[in-house]
This record gives sequence, structure tokens and C-alpha cells, in this order.
Amino acid sequence: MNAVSPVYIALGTNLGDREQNLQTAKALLSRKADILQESSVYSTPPWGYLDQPDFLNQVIEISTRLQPIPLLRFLKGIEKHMGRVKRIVNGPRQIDLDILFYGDEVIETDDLQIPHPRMAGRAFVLVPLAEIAPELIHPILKVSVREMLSEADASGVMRL
Ligand code: PH2
Ligand code: MG
Ligand code: MG
Repeated sequence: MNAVSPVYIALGTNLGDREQNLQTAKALLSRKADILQESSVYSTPPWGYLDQPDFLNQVIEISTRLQPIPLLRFLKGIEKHMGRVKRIVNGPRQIDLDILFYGDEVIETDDLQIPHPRMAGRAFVLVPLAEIAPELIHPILKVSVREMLSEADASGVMRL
């Protein structure tokens, strides 16, 4: 049996009962993954598309036997099950589940890019990620999460 890689997932929600959405997503995730670490939950101002409610964001470390593409399908299934409909790029959603890192793997396909290509500069990802994995090295940028966070504007990101 191959060793499983540590996988980091970012959760984001800004519609409906946001606390409950995080709980539901983690309960569904744990059907096919073990949750090894959870960051605190953070309230974060919307990034990218501004005319929408604040988000709750969290990052978790999981271990799973699902390979990256099946994991992506599984996450998309949870998003759909929880009522997410794609309307606006960067717009409001019940739940967003993004794969940040899958071990040291670098994947570039039309459907899936790992590490997540838009993590640098996004404090709503880097603050919770740095709480549970500050020394993790980005396999392309070769800098730690802590270093990435030092370049980001974390104003407005509040730990609940
Ligand atoms: N997700 C986005 C776009 N903007 N802003 C915050 N604060 N949190 C998010 O999770 C988020 C966002 C696209 O996935
Ligand atoms: Mg996202
Ligand atoms: Mg997403």
C-alpha cells in the first residue's frame, strides 16, 4: 500500500448558515477522508467580487486514498449536493472546497491545478493555512506558507 500524501483543503462559505455549511461539508468529506488538522474559522472580507457578504474560511489537512482527480470530483459532488450553483466568478456560494496542496504534487490540467494557482496573496487562505502548516513549502515557488503570508494583506481577516 502506498503512503498517502497530506492534502490541504480550503473551505469557504458566504451564503445561508455559514457555520453549519462548514460542519456539513466536513461531515460529508469525512466519508472518504480522515481529517487530521483543522484551523480556526475566520471571518474574511470578500476578495475579487466585492458586492457580497463576508465569508467564513477555514483550512483542513486530510488524508485520503482518493487520487487528485477523483478527490476533485468528490469535492465538486459535495458542493453540488450542498446547493451550490455557479453564477458569478468569485461570487457568493454555500460552500467552496479547493484543493490547495496534494503532497508535493504539481498538476496542470484544464480541470485541476495543484498547488492551487491563486493562493499567493490571498490572506483568507494563507492565514488559516499558516495556523496549521506554517513551514509547508510550496513545491513550485519554494517558499514556506509563513513567507507567503508575510507578503499578503491580512487586514480584515478575523479569527472567530
Ligand atoms: N473565494 C473566492 C473569491 N473570494 N473571498 C473570501 N473572503 N473568501 C473566499 O473563500 C473567496 C473569496 C473564490 O473562490
Ligand atoms: Mg475558491
Ligand atoms: Mg473552488
